[in-house]
Amino acid sequence: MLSRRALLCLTPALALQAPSARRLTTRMSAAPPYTLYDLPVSNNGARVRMLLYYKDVKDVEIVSPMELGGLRSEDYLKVNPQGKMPALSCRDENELVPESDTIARFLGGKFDAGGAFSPPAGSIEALKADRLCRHHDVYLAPIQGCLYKASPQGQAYGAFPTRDAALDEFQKQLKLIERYADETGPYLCGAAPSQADCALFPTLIFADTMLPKFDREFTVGPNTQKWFDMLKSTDPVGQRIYDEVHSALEGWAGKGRWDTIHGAGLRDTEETIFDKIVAGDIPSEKVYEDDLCLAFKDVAPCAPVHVLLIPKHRNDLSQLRKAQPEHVGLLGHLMSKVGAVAEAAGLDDYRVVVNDGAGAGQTVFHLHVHVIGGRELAWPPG
Ligand SMILES: N[C@@H](CCC(=O)N[C@@H](CS)C(=O)NCC(=O)O)C(=O)O
Repeated sequence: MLSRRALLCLTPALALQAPSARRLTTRMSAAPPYTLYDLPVSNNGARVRMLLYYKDVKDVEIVSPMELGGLRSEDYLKVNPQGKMPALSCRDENELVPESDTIARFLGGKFDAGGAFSPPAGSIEALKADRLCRHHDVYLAPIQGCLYKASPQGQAYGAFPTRDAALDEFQKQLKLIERYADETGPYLCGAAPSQADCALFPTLIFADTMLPKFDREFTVGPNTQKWFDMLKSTDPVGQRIYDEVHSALEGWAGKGRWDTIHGAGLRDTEETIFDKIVAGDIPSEKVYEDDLCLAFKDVAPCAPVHVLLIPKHRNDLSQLRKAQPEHVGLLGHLMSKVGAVAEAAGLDDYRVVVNDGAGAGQTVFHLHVHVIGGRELAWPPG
């Protein structure tokens, strides 16, 4: 006879009968009709859990994805091909559902048709909640990794080349919640909790906990702050969600996770002469400047034209060998601006050099790119 786990491997439909040795909820005698794969730290999962807690739903068991071998396991990928939490398995409907928004809407309708969580389409209540959920899903959730990911691969944080740029955008989008937050409250869309509270509150717990670690303020408008404080301190469901997510983040802290993240635990604070130039404390002959980089003439030129191109925020890039995947955006930006720097310096042909280490001629430990020209350049270089 096939084992339960072997059966799970055969077909996604059979994954609907997932066992649940590590249930977060109380074990039930009969298999419940819905299984939510999730962990306490997941803010997207907490969006669904919050809804379930408000409705006191008993028909959904909450199970760790580890039960299926983890997010990247073959079994879990059958449930959610993105390998993300949360995911819902619906036994009776024979459906597997990824995406917190879809799950929350389905369960909101399923367990309370016509209630606060599922106002009729076209009603003002639906419009208000949808507007805030959409703000969360489009402008906050896609870049939330800047709050906690150590070293994202590829394109760092959505469209943003650096963690700093993504954090700036995240802070800006947090403030915009105020535009749609109900003035009287106590919930985001008025007297009763809605999908909007469930979508935004867990993400704001992340923001409130993590932004100070990057020396940034958790700043939201007054109505948003009043709502956040109310959920955190007096609303029983809000308190429960806060404890789950916040304790899990503290657990990460306990394991030293922030010590590996530039700007959170890991800090590069040594001030170099280039930091003083960026701050304007030491004058320089500027050639090019944008939000991320500055180019200025070298005071000890090795050719008629010798320009240094530096990142304004070094972010631990004291030298090229310190580069991590999270620096890909910044390094790409520097390289893509070399042409503009050379043109501004009046160069036609030029050489681009990065000295890495004292033995290679590096004297300032703040990554810099030399752009050299204005004379015949020999090859190989000396
Ligand atoms: N758009 C998805 C996002 C899901 C998501 O990013 N989940 C995170 C947890 S909040 C996750 O599973 N991260 C683990 C990973 O990416 O390895 C949703 O709303 O469900």
